[in-house]
Formats: sequence, structure tokens, C-alpha cells
Amino acid sequence: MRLSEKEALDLFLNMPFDELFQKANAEKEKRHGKNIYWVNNRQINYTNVCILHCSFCAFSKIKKTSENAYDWTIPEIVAKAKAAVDSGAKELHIVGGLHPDHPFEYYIQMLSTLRREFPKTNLKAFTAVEICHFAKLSGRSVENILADLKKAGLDALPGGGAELLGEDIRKRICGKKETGAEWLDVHRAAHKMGIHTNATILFGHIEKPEDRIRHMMLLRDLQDEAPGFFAFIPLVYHPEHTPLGTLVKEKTSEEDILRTIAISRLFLDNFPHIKAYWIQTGIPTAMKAIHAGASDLDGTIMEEKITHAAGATTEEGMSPKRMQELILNEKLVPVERDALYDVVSV
Ligand code: V47
Ligand code: SF4
Repeated sequence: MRLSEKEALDLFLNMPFDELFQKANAEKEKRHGKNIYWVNNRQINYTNVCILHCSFCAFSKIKKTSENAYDWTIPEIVAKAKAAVDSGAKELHIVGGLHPDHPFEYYIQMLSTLRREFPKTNLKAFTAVEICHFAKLSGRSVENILADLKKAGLDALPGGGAELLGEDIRKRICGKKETGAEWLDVHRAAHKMGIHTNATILFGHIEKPEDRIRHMMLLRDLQDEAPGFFAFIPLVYHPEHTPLGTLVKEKTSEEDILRTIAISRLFLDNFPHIKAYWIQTGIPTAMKAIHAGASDLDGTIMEEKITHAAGATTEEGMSPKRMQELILNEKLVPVERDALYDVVSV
């Protein structure tokens, strides 16, 4: 039986944690047995110049001339991608700030060049917020933008930019960003065009547990209406060097992270996977999460800039060997996948 919002909130707040984790683990095992999925991937954060200034973000730079602002050229992006693909990467996860100047054609050129150079590597690129930015830049519809990106080689959309979809908190933490409804519209359009996507939540700041459940409800409804989400990724807010960090000084607790992962596995019954994003949870917590509802560890990543700008203390990447050993040490089965969840090796 499907959980109501009220039931989910009650379990989240009141169920003893051992029981909650076992219940979530049973749901995970019903879908995936002992398998834990991971991908050999590389993140490419192509620029940190961004016209928005979300209060939780330490990554973005206001101006092209700001100290430490960067904007990689397409040959630089290709060189980074080549090193990753040569070492076995199956997915390039490409996201960046909303640059004020590049025309939409620039992003088409970026993808089509990568597609030509690396025909077998999945391109998981551009959040819904970037897609809306491209639509505004070019005066075209979201559907039109997605169609051109797909033609240029786009395989899937990542889940970033969702933050909190409910307008109350969203306005307070990123008032200039697209609305929650607009974020959902981009993912709906993508799913209807056969483009799979992910969904995130940014938690552990000023939101309340009921805001988290409401956010999941909006995602569950969209997945019923227009299926296409692969994974839900709870993102743990890191406060260092962020404006919001003056209000919220510390990363949330391990118990809160694990409870959020567990309740998302129970509530999002129509999502294939819940990810434990080890870069943000830390590796020890991620190892607990794969016994508490998570079935996916994202990947090897290689270079992570967004959370590290905000004080993450994890490594920026890990080797495929280490990833496999970590999963085996938990007596679980590592399954290497690509961005579309096709199995590469078991
Ligand atoms: O959209 C920004 C978040 C997101 C902070 O789809 C922060 O497979 C924590 O979306 N503390 C980008 N989080 C990361 C992302 C993602 C990561 C891994 C896998 C996938 C996927 C997607 O990071 C942003 C924003 O929500 N973020 N600042 C911060 N201080
Ligand atoms: Fe820009 Fe994304 Fe940072 Fe917001 S979270 S300021 S949109 S880079």
C-alpha cells in the first residue's frame, strides 16, 4: 500500500531507526536484491560563472572577471573527457553555472563535439535550470531545446536544480531560480520525449520534514503521470562559504541523512533507484545507506567542484577498484552500469 504524506511524515519522525532502515532495505531488496549500482563517470562543471546567486551555493562566481572564475573552452572539455573515457568512463555528467554570454549554439556544439569524439559514452548533461536558461536565451520552447540537444547527443538529464520544489522554501533559498513548477515541466517534457532524468532534493537547511515529503509527493505524482525518472538523490546541504551558511552553520546529522534516504525509498515507490551520493554523505554514511534503502552510489566522479566549494571533506573522486571493494566489504554485489542503467559488468 502506498504511503500518504501524513504516514510518511509519521514514519520519518517517529519510527525507531533500526526498524525504519530494515523496512527501507526490504523495499530495496524487493527491487534489486543484493545489487548496488555504480557508474564509472566524470563530472564536468564547465563554468562557474552564473547569473543567479542561490543562497546555498559556494560554487558560482558573479562575473567572468571575478577571482577564480573559469569557463572551459570546448577543447579543454574534450581533453578532460578524453582522459576519463580512456580510463573507462561510461558517463559524462556535464553541468555548469548559467553563463551570461554563450548562445544556445555553444551548448549544441559542446555536445555534438563530445558525441563525435566519444560515440559510446553517455552524455548526462544540463539541469532543468540550464534548459530553462537556454530557452530564455534563444526565445525557444523547452521542447524545442530538448529536441535539438537530443539530436546533438544528449542521453539523459541530471537531477540538479530541484532544491525544494515547494515555493515557500524555494523563494527563500533561491528566489531568482525557475519555480518548482517550471522544474517539473522540463522533466515532464523530457520524459514525454523519451529522455530519462533524475531528481534531487537539497536538504538539511531551513526546510522542515513536511517540506521534504511534499517535495517527494510532487516527484511521485510526476512519475505517475509521465514516467522517466531513474533515481532520486538526496543532496546534503554543505554550508561553508555560502550566504545561507550564516543561518545554518553545520551539515545535518548522519541519522537525518539516513532517515531521509530510507523514507524516500519507502515513499517513492515508483522510482527505480535511490542514490547515496557519497561525495556529500561521506563514505561511512554511504555504506550505511546501502543497507537503508539506497541501491546506487553514483560513481567515480573524478573531479567534484560544487560541494567541495562548500566545504566537502571527501575525496573528489575514487577508483573503480575502490568502489567495488567498498560494496563487496558490505557483502553486497557491485553492478557497474552506464547512465541509462544498462549493465556494463557484474
Ligand atoms: O543543483 C549546490 C546542489 C546540485 C550545494 O543527477 C549543493 O545523477 C550541497 O544535482 N551543498 C548539483 N549541495 C549536483 C547534482 C547531482 C549530483 C550527483 C548526481 C546527480 C544525478 C545530480 O548540487 C545543485 C544544487 O542542488 N548544491 N550547492 C551545497 N552548498
Ligand atoms: Fe548558479 Fe546553480 Fe549555484 Fe544557483 S546553484 S548559483 S544556479 S551554479
